[in-house]
Amino acid sequence: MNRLVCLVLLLSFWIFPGEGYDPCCTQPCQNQGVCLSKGADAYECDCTRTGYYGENCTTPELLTRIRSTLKPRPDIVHYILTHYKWIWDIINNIPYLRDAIMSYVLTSRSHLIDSPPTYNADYNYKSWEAYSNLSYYTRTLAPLPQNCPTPDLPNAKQVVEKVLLRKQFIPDPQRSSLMFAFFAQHFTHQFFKSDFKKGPAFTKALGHGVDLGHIYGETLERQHKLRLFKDGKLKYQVVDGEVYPPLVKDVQVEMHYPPQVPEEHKFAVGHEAFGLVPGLMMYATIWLREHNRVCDIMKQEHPDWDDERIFQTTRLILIGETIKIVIEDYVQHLSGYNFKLKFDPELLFNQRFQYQNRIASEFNTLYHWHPLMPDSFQIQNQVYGYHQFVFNNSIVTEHGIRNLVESFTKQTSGRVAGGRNLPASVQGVAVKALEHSRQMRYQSFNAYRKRFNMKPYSSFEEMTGDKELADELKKLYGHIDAVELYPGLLVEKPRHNAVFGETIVEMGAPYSLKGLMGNAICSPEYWMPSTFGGKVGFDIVNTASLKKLVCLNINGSCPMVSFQVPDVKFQSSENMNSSSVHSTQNNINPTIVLNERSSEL
Ligand code: ACD
Repeated sequence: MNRLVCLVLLLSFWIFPGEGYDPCCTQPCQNQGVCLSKGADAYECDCTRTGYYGENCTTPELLTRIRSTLKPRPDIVHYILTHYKWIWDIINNIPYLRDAIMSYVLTSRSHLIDSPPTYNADYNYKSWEAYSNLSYYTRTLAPLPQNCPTPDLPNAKQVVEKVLLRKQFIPDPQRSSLMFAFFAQHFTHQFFKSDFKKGPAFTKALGHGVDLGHIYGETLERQHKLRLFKDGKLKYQVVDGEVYPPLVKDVQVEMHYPPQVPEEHKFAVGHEAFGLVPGLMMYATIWLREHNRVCDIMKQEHPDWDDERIFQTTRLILIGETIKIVIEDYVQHLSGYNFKLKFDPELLFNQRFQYQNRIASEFNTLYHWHPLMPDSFQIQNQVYGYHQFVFNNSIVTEHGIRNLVESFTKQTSGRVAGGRNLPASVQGVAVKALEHSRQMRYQSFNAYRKRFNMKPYSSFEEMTGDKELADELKKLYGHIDAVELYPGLLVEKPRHNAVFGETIVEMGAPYSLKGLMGNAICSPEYWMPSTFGGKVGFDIVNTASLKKLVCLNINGSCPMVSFQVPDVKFQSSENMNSSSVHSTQNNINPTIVLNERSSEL
């Protein structure tokens, strides 16, 4: 048995003291070997296709040995991709090379995701139930068996207060804008939609991917209430000559607004929680306008088509636009790569790739990027605190989409990794995230690092790169292998000048690329002009960008629009004069509202 396994076993017994437990509790099988218990004190590791053999799947086969010797570490690959700009400028302009690299990125990342999915929170072994029950999030690492003793974990609230809570706003060195932060929140809530009535392991978003349920509604009934049933369009209202979502009272769909919000500000959109902040309603409005704009184009192209066909084809076009924007604008921005990412489903047509996806619970946990949120929001020359910002759609119509876009583009988000950057207003969401991951019996942060081909951290200082933070974390957890996934992701040392640490990227990229490219529209059966209403629709997908999305849907000239704050002078609103704070009181306590929601939002 090699030294690593001895250490893991020793530690496991230290974390899980006592005897008579399931022998798999100590997680003896390495390198994704599957543990099968045989009575109370014996187990067997199934090393099939792991590339390893031996009692605990620890001895590499020859090919594995060669591969791991040749394979550069993730931090080296990341360094190469984020430096040597002049070389990348050349590569980006050689289609054959760019395609080959992009194809490698897609396959190497998505092969880290089990497809078909395997476990869920209630099944730590393969079962038809876990495979077929779509109401669960899947699990990348099986939950710790119920009959294993759990480590003595620190109080969740204390973890949040000691190592996550913001003392002073830390801007994201990649200069992600609030336009980025609200896009992330808007886009991901189509597939992160926990069904807390059933429990954190369950989801209401049964499409498990990019289906635009947040625009069209998660059920057919909701979709029908939001549709105009004329020319494929969605219902809307006009305020000051501009198109906005319809009112709840007019379409009768359920939205989560507190009672004090006036009826004329209760907008109705696909996702029932998008009245929470104006950034979400801004994107909901833009996509509503885009849908109706594309319907007009489809109607012109196909005057013979009925409402249903225009609606359905437009939805597919918007799904394609979304994936294009997410890969080429959004992931491109957050990757910081000088290599130009490309959305081209054909790159996978000669590869082994499954066109299906199941959202993993760990992906949801990983995407709790609340440190992106600033302390206040500057829109034009007004500053809104959380009190004025939450559930305040009047901000959307008073400033208008153009000004919101420009203001959110100018304001910098907070850095996600590195610890202590979580705004107090959302600390309750963080406590819940931690409690839920315990309820779902997550394996440790280091276990996830191993699962995604990273070396587990051996000390708190190595993990955080910060002595004081490391000491605090050590007081809480005692041993590095006890650190949990969610706090681990948020306290990990950020990469040089980056918003994230290594683990968020190395875990997030596989989930993202598999989820995006595993969409049905990317399959050889769908990916052709006719699916999108012909060349015109296919071109809309293939030329989509954040800028076009915004600029084709507002009157007049194009505002400043970007996921990155364009200039140093716009970087932070934290030093703004408080006398400019907007005076409209909403009488809503954002801390209570945000914390009591017990949701991801
Ligand atoms: C690569 C590409 C660069 C990856 C960089 C960062 C990824 C980190 C976190 C996830 C980021 C974005 C998620 C985007 C889309 C999610 C889509 C899910 C669809 C179900 O190096 O590989």
